[in-house]
Amino acid sequence: MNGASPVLIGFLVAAAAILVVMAAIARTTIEPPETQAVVTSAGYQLRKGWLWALAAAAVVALAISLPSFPYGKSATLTGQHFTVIASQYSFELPPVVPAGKNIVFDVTSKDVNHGFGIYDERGHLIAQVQAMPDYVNHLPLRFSVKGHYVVRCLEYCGIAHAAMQGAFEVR
Ligand SMILES: [Cu+2]
Repeated sequence: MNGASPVLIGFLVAAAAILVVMAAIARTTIEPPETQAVVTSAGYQLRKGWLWALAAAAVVALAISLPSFPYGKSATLTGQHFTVIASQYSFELPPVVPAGKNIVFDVTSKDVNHGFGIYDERGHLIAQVQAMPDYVNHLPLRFSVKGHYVVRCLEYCGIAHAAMQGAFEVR
């Protein structure tokens, strides 16, 4: 044995702290209880204080965050457009898209709903949009990292959905 482990020391410190708190709570029960009126009035005061504090915090949080709320604003669709057509069970993709430029994927489907999910070389999902029949979804993007990007279907579309993949290069 070469001394007590940090886990044991941590446990003993926490146990001692809990004992101190328990003893302090037990001491308060020695005094006769406060009357209901006193307790209720203090409780209502506390509750009112919390309500106003939370309301103020909510107003501040909304004022800070609402201006950058993305919904209701249309993204700018400037830049080179690339057509993406999904179908059971493959993607028609541009082989190469440019890095460092604004581009727009115009995504549609030949048959059923699919997902168009773009994964970078680390396997992170960086963007996705639905591929829908008779409808074109525009996905504006700007690739800052060159490389090989994999596309996976993100919506169950049939028996071979799990194998539905594509790829393109960013150069
Ligand atoms: Cu699918």
